[in-house]
Amino acid sequence: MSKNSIRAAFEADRLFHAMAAHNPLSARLAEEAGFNGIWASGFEASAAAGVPDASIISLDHHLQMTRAMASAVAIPVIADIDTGYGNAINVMHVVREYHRAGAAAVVMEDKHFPKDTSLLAGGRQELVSIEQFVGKIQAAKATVADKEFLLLARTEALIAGQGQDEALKRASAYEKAGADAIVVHSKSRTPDEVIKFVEAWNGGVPIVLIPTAYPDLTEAMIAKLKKVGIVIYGNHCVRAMVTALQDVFGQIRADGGIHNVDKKIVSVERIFELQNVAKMKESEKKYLR
Ligand code: SPV
Ligand code: MG
Repeated sequence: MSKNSIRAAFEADRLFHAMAAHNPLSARLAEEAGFNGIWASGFEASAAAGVPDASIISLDHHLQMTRAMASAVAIPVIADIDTGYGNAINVMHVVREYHRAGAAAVVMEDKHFPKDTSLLAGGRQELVSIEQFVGKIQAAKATVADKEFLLLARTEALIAGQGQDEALKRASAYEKAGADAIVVHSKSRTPDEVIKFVEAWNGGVPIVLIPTAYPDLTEAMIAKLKKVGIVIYGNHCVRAMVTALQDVFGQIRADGGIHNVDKKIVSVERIFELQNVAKMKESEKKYLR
């Protein structure tokens, strides 16, 4: 495998930005917009399936989607493996499969399986012990020998309301266990909580932020914090999709036809382009007899 561009960004102290996607079409649009990578979000895949992000979609469902996205784009796909679908033994199977599916990195979080989604008010946020999660990280790292495949360990200590000290303690233990970066998630409506965490972090691996709850934290501000390696835009694909569909579907019903929306949505030709139809036509000329 060629050098993973996430690792190259870490080495160059360059902030890597990843956009959520939940199918190959949305992944292609994120790539086209200039994102460095794709976030194969569990929240997005769950929302696209019309179910809560609470370990309801199967490993196979998310894995197949990740595989399909990885084969549709040239940029790295960071797969959200939630809790790793069980204990350290389950994790070994899971990371092997995501590596084979073409993911460049996986994010594994320190919650119990089945999990509840992080940003839900009053959600169940139960963490496994540090010892258990360290075992899961070690199992993941021992399973995939490819040095370019990254394991990003995510602590939900702030989400669970356990405070900075616990978050920092967990992050240090996860780094020692072999994590290539630490994802710290927060549902605070301001960036203060994660900024405090980043400032206090004296580990050697970069931090990963998911600024959904505190959208005012821009990439320029994140870059100034220095220690952040990746920013993940966690659910802006499915939210943009819902915004657009509500608007267009609502207008069609209000207008009693498609005559007004036709001018404001992309053409069918644009969809042909995203489907790589031109390439297929070239192949037809070459090979169809
Ligand atoms: C996801 O996108 O699936 C995430 C981010 O894990 S969040 O939903 O904010 O927990
Ligand atoms: Mg998730």
